[in-house]
Amino acid sequence: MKNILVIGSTGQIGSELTMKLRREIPGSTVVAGYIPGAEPKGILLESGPAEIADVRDGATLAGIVARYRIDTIYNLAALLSAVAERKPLLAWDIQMNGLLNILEVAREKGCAVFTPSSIGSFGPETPHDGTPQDTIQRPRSMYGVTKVATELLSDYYFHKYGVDTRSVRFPGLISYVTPPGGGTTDYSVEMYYAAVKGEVYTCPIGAGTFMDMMYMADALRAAVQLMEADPARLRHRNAFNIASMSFDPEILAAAIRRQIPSFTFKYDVDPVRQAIANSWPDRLDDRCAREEWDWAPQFDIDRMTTEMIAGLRKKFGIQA
Ligand code: AKB
Repeated sequence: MKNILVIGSTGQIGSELTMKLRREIPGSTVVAGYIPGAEPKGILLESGPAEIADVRDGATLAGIVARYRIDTIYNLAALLSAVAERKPLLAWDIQMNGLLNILEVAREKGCAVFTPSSIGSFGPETPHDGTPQDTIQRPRSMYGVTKVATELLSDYYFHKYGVDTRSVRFPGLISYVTPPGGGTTDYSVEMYYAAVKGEVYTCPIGAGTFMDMMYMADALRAAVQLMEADPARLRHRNAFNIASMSFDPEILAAAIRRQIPSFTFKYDVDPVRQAIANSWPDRLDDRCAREEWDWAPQFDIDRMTTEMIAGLRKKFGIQA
């Protein structure tokens, strides 16, 4: 992994992954791919090359891959679950037609490809507690449908053409750097923002709704560690369950109150997001990732909460 294209480099995951790769992979060129309207700024723009890379434009992708001799593509272009329900055709176009363009370029130019899957790839019939690596995947959301299809198509390109595709099923990702947009798990990030700003938070997900969540530092490490893993050890590829914590809004609020005792919140449940959340697992079993590429999370809810609060206070210039 030396010459890397990150597609979706200005998004929630991409903005931090691009910088991590630039910092941590010596001698690498990491191209920040973006779409017009989501241009990289600041350190992301100044620290390396940036190119317009719309997944729906295969010819442009092929040009970038050839020009920079790209060997690894992180494909982070996606509409998240709630917004994909509002725009299902656009979600399909980006997530599926876009993926096909990337896999075709990868097949022709010999690139490895990471395209994240999600806890959203599971559905109501999936066992919800200790969700196994290999189990029923019959999601009811468009986001979930595209994520299952992403897993299958990525495996297809590996088995048929030998394209080195690898992936994880990300939980809800929590970070203070770039906010997520339009996900079902976003309430967790929003709760931290409200707590640090001294606001009362209105939670769209009901009490008792458990979902897997993960601090961004663990998620980024997982992606890079999997792409660097010894292929001989991988019995699975697309995509590995990974997990670090599972909570409902009450548990998260209690963790925040341990550090900001004045924090308060109320509920105004959004039926669309609640229905999606109800269909997702409560807690994944990630033993295959642990066995096949030594996955191990480093952040629990309290360590994450300490970092989130410190990071947001710094971002907004708020004193403790
Ligand atoms: C979402 O909520 O849509 C995402 C996800 C879990 O994939 N954060």
